[in-house]
Amino acid sequence: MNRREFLGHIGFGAMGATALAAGGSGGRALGADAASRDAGGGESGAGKPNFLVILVDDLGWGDLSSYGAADLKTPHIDRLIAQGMRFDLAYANCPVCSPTRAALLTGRYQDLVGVPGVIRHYRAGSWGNLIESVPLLPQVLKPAGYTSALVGKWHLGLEPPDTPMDRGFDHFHGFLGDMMEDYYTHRRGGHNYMRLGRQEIDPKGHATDLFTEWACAWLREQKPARPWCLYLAYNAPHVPTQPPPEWLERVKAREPGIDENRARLVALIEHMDHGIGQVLEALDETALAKDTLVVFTSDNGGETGFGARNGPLRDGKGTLYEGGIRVPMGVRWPGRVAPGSRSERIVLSMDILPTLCEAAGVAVKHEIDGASFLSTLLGKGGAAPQRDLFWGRREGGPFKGGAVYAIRRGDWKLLEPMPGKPLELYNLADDPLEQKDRAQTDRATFEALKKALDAQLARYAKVPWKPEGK
Ligand SMILES: [Ca+2]
Repeated sequence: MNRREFLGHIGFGAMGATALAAGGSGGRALGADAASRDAGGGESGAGKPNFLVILVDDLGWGDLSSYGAADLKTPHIDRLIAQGMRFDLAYANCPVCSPTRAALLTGRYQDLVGVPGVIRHYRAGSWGNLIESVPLLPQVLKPAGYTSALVGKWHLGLEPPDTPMDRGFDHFHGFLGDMMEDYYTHRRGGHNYMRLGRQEIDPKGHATDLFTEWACAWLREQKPARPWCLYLAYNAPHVPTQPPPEWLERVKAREPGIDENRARLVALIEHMDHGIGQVLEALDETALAKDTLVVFTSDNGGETGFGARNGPLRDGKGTLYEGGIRVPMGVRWPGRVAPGSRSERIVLSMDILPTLCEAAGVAVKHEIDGASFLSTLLGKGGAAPQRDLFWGRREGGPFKGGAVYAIRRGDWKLLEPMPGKPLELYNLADDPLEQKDRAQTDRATFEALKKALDAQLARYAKVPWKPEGK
């Protein structure tokens, strides 16, 4: 499959492909009036836009109706994406949870903030420790008058000073851990990590319904006079694939012959989509929607062993092949981002923080790695930054505490499939599905990328990540 066939597969029509070939970074431009308004001049009382960042857990690149899934229905997420700009080359910073969340909330490569791998509730299985001095999104927005909330999954530490309330969130209603072993009891390894602020709570209900309800309640409390940022992080559709029974029955009745694993996952995704629809409805009710920039994306690719699909992309969650790191993403901002627009600009989770800050007119004064893509959103075009991009993951088990890394420069991607295994080189323009390893045939490119990757790893090596004590 070459690039043109690939674009055809993912639904780029002839016009889209031509526009991309001509310009690359931007979607269709808005009218001159809208595009020329200053960024940050929103219409809320405080003159700043509100932000709703919806991060879902392990949703594969192919697991939305709008991304080609034929056996599931995600009308609310599809509509949200269609109301703004869709990004076809959006990537999570990491193929697993904690590092991507660290990158999203800090605007930095996860290894540079102490989170190269998943944080777990026991030290031997923990591969990260978020550096205390690094400012998080709510801390960066606070001087501009923002109030911030996290509803849902945190996964960046279980004890102070690593909990949401220590890191700038004014409101936290969700859970601290990496996952739940049951969507109804919410426990992990016998622990209850559900919190309201700092207080342990033990609510009843399916986690997706709880997070939906809590997000809606918080939105209804917000007033136009104060800008806000809601980070809504569902744990769906992460395993266990445990949808409410009636949602599973509905999927089985509609999709005769569907595999049991797939049916469970489809139902879990559809139930989450329904929740997102309710949140967007609550936003509309508050009359704040027009002043609100909404981001939708996933923290890593889908887990194929549990029925997830990543379109035609190679492999899935946990790997550095495209299926592990490419994610669906859309951004809606009424009156600013053209509905139905689409971009092939490469964006990573870490680019969201600088984008929101620029939209809010907030200067980021400390060092970050992410780059704002606001100009692309506003249809102002301009070239995307020429930059090497890096991904990585540290882990135990078969990784034995080692890490794998990848670098992308232009269309070339060099990756280490497992610690200690030979590096593989792919040209994603000719070979988007990573079928033809060119490590032996394109030695000059291989060496250049290897050198750049080694330099980045030398930066990472200076940053501690091991949790202390215990
Ligand atoms: Ca995840």
